[in-house]
Amino acid sequence: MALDTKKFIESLIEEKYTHLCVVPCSFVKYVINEAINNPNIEYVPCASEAVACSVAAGLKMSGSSPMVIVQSSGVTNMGSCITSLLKPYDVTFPILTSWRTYKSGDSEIQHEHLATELPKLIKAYGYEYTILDNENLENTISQINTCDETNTVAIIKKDSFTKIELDDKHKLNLLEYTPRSEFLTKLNEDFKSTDVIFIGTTGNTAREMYSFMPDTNNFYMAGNMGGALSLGLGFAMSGKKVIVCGGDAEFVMHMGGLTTAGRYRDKIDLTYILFDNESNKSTGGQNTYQQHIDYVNIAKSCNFDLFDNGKVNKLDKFEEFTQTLKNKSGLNFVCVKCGVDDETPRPPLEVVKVNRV
Ligand SMILES: Cc1ncc(C[n+]2csc(CCOP(=O)(O)OP(=O)(O)O)c2C)c(N)n1
Repeated sequence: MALDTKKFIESLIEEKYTHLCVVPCSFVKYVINEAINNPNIEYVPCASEAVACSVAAGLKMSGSSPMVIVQSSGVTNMGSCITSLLKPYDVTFPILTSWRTYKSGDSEIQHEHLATELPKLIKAYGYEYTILDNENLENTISQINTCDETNTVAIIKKDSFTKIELDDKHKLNLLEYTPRSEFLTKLNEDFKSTDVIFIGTTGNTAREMYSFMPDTNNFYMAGNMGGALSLGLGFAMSGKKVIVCGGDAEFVMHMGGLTTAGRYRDKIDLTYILFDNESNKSTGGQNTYQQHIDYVNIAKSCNFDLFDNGKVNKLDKFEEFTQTLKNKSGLNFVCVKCGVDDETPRPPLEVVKVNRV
């Protein structure tokens, strides 16, 4: 059994909830679709779970009625907001989190720890938890209302909501852009058998690197969303030549890393390639709603060097960029506007679970 997603959102609106502050998880894909479709509740896409919690706190403190929906991995990002803002100032609103599970041998090792420890983490924050009823909507709403008034986090199980398509007017059309696979294939050709380290970020970039870059030195960072640039900075500070392949949602999650990397520009060999597909491909293709962001100028003002104007969307230009990179060190940035490929398999456990490069 699953809850009727349309009715779920309607009930939230009837209960006067005003905003859904969200970092996507595939478990809540249909809730997000319906929240975007329905004009009577505001979908607030957030750069990180910490941002979602703080925005919701501001909304609640000023008379609105927000909710937060995130993935279990992101509950860690909320720690500071929960323990040093929500608890001491007694600000409550419903926080709903998916609970990602883990099977032994699975390569989604980013979920292994919280697959058993999520309730303890919530308790350590001083909150109770409740497993959200996914059969009886009345109970579900009553649980959410309890979360609105008490320090309680609601945990969402897999397949809790019925399927809802995004209305056509909200669908992204990326057909005019070259798919990411073609850029990754170029990287593979140009850097095969070199000792350059490629870091693939949480999201589909790492998965696609596994399929399209079989001959390069790849580290697939399955979790730690937002941390790829800083991980790369650590590698680069140890003398490695590093290229981080990121996504647009990954780029903004811990954007402060750019300011730290910028400080080391003259001492390192680190490049960030931002593959901008305007979406969270791996959690269901949700629009990141980041069209207002000038990624190139953010990187530039953090001390990154730009290739050409910092933007590439054609393969021949990209090749020019990779050739330049071969003979160039420093701190470099390029934003590649790209389309989407069909789903590719996740890298298997034995290639994900390495801890030395
Ligand atoms: C802290 C945290 N929050 C949320 C997620 C769920 N998550 C995994 S990938 C992803 C989006 C990735 O989008 P993007 O970086 O644009 O790459 P794409 O999948 O589009 O290639 C999200 C939200 C996560 N893994 N970790």
